[in-house]
Formats: sequence, structure tokens, C-alpha cells
Amino acid sequence: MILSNATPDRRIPGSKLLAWSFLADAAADLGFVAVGAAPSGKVPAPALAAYRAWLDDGRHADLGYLARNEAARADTSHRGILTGAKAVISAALPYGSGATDQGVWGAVAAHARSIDYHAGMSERLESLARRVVARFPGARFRVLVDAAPIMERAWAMAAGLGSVGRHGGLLVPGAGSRVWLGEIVLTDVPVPEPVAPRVPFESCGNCRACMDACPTGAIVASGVVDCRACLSYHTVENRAGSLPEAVAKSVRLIFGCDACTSACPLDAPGVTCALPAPPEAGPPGIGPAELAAMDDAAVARLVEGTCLARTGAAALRRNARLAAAHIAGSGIS
Ligand code: B12
Ligand code: SF4
Ligand code: SF4
Repeated sequence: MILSNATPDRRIPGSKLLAWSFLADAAADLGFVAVGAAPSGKVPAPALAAYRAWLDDGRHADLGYLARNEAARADTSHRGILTGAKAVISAALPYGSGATDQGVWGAVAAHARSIDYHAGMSERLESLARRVVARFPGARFRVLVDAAPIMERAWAMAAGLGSVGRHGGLLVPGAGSRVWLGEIVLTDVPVPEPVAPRVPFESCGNCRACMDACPTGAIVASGVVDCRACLSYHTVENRAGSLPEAVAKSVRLIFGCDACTSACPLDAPGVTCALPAPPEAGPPGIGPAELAAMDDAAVARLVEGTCLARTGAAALRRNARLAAAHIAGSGIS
């Protein structure tokens, strides 16, 4: 078990209050590799400033939702998140190389080679939240995984889970960045002690491997990813019939991109995926070329219950055609 907070007494960061010291064990039981708690309220100012600069530069492409709900995103005690919140628990669940690489899943980014993490992780966080409420009866909570206006990496840093790397991902000491993040925001609990502010990129030293490995130059500065150039953005979020030429020629996976996270020397080997494989394995031997030829219903059956379902059959076929063309061109079979 790797816990970023594996101090001798196993107290979690931000838990000088003994009231919170049970949390590390409870989270480890549920498969999390790191957990911490921070006082609810305003997002640390440097993180918010970095976020606003990113939006001002248009780096969110057409992800308009990232520019909405500004007040809630800046403050977890705002009514848009949870009025009266006192604490934010941040937790990291490992995905490693994903739950399977069979068939078409071998051509999908590691974070999506399992059941949909939004559902899978929310379930685990609900279980953790129930244990917290058993300690602090009367507490109300809200579980968040990706879907609400919350800066998950900034809260993970504030809760002491680790520090962001130059690829923008939160690096958990001993586990690396192949972790999903999620939060439990709570009312009526003791306010955790703040942890010392973490410095972004502090684990990176002189390394720039992720920036060098990015096929499209999308990491434009330390921790700054421009969606307009990012393969993950285009293969997951962009539903257009065709992709910009500079991006299209670099598509290798039918969903997401692992080039920057795979290049990271802090990515710990042997970290296994905490969630089960997708419900549908698909016919044996199926790859991008076969997926590109499937009709909507067959694609929908194959990706049901996974993160790929939201992207839709047409965009997945477009990605699969590009990935298959690369495989054919490079002689990979
Ligand atoms: C939009 C989004 C994307 C976009 C943009 C990515 C990006 N780098 O911003 C796209 C579609 C490209 C994307 C891709 C991926 N994503 Co994404 N994505 C998100 C989402 C919904 C919002 C991120 C966001 O607001 N970005 C804007 C930046 C500016 O803000 P930020 O993320 O808060 O991070 C910055 C600040 O917090 C800052 N910071 C904090 N403190 C301080 C202090 C100072 C002084 C400074 C300067 C900065 C700073 O550091 C961070 C990096 O700069 C989050 C979920 C969420 N709600 O947070 C998931 C999330 C970030 N994605 C995730 C994943 C897994 C991925 C992929 C690895 C998937 C894949 N394999 O294809 C890739 C990785 C690409 C990459 N290199 O970032 C995970 C990351 C887990 C982790 N370990 O960090 C998240 C947290 C989802 C989850 N719940 O697990 N994603
Ligand atoms: S996900 Fe791929 S395209 Fe996006 S920043 Fe990382 S390496 Fe570059
Ligand atoms: S590859 Fe190097 S620079 Fe990039 S996040 Fe990992 S350690 Fe940091």
C-alpha cells in the first residue's frame, strides 16, 4: 500500500487534529493511494491565477463550461458546491496501465480502460464519506469527480497529496500521476489544519521528458496544456467530422493520449488499476480498423459503461480511422 501520507503514525496531511486521523486507514481500505483534507473555502490564489490566465489565453478551446460558474469554482463553500462546507477531502485512486489491454482497449488511453471512473470512483468516495459521517454525525457531504466546477488538482495540492508536474498532472509520491482525483466536501466537521503550501513542479527537478514527448507541442510551458493542440482534447471532446491536420497525423489511440504521462520517470511501475475492466470485451482481435467499420449500435454496445460512451460513435470512428491509418502506415499489425 502506497500512501503519500505514510508518516509513522499514519496521520493524513492536514490532520494534526486527531479527529481526522482515521481517514488514511479508511481510504486505504477502499483502494485509494493518497488522501488528505483541507479547510473548505477559497482556492489558493496562485492556482486560481494560473487557471484564469489559462482561460484568458483561450487554452480551453471550446470547453465553454470551464469558463462558467466562476464563483463556485473559486470557493468550495459557495452554494454552487456546498453552502457551509468546512472541509474538502481529496483522494487519489490509481489507474496505472488500466484494467485491460485486450482488443480495442489496447488502443485506448490508460485512464479509460476500465468502467467509467466517474461512476466507479464516486461509489468509493460515497463509502468513504459514510465512514466520515459515522465519525461526525450530522455532517452533510457532496461527492465530486470531475463533473462539478472544482479545481481538482489545486485541491489535491492543498490537501497535501502531492504536487503537479510539468505535464500538468498531480504526482503522488511513490505512485506517480496515473491516478484519478475526486473530492468529498463536508459540512459540520472539524476544520482540518492547513498543510504547508506545495510548490508546483517541485518533484520534476531539471526533467522535461513529458514536454519533449508530447507529439504536438501542447505543453506550452511548465504545467500549461493548450487544448487546441492536445490529442486528448481532440480525441475525447472534439466531435467535428475531421481534426486539424497537425493533430490528426499524431493520433495513435482512439480515445485520449498517454504520451506525456508515459514519459514520466516518476510514474511508478506495478501500480494496478483499482476499477474493473469494461463490461464488454468485444470480439477477440478487434482493433481500431474494426471499430472504424462498426455501426452506431455496435460501437455503443462496446463502450457502454465506460468513459468512451460520452464521446459518441461518430467521433470514435473518426479517431479509429486515424489510429488505423497510422498502424497500417508503420507496418504495425
Ligand atoms: C479540462 C480537463 C482536461 C483538458 C485540459 C487539461 C489540462 N491540463 O488542463 C484535456 C481534455 C486536454 C485533458 C486531458 C487529460 N486529462 Co483531464 N481534466 C480536465 C478537467 C475537467 C479540468 C482541468 C482544468 O481545469 N484545467 C485548467 C488548468 C489550468 O487548471 P488545473 O487543472 O486546476 O491545474 C492547474 C492548477 O491547479 C495549477 N496549480 C495549482 N497550484 C498552483 C500554484 C501555482 C503557483 C501555479 C503556477 C499553478 C498551480 O497546476 C495545474 C497545472 O497547471 C479535470 C477535472 C477537474 N475538474 O479538475 C480533468 C483531469 C485534470 N484530467 C485528468 C486526466 C487523467 C487527463 C489525461 C491524463 C487523460 C488522457 N490520458 O488522455 C489527460 C492529460 C493531459 C494533460 N497533460 O493535462 C485527471 C488528472 C489526474 C491527475 N493525476 O492530475 C483529472 C483531474 C480528472 C480526474 N478527476 O481524475 N483534461
Ligand atoms: S495528452 Fe498527449 S497531446 Fe496532450 S499534452 Fe499530453 S502528450 Fe501532449
Ligand atoms: S516527465 Fe519529468 S518534467 Fe514531466 S512531470 Fe514527470 S518528472 Fe516532471
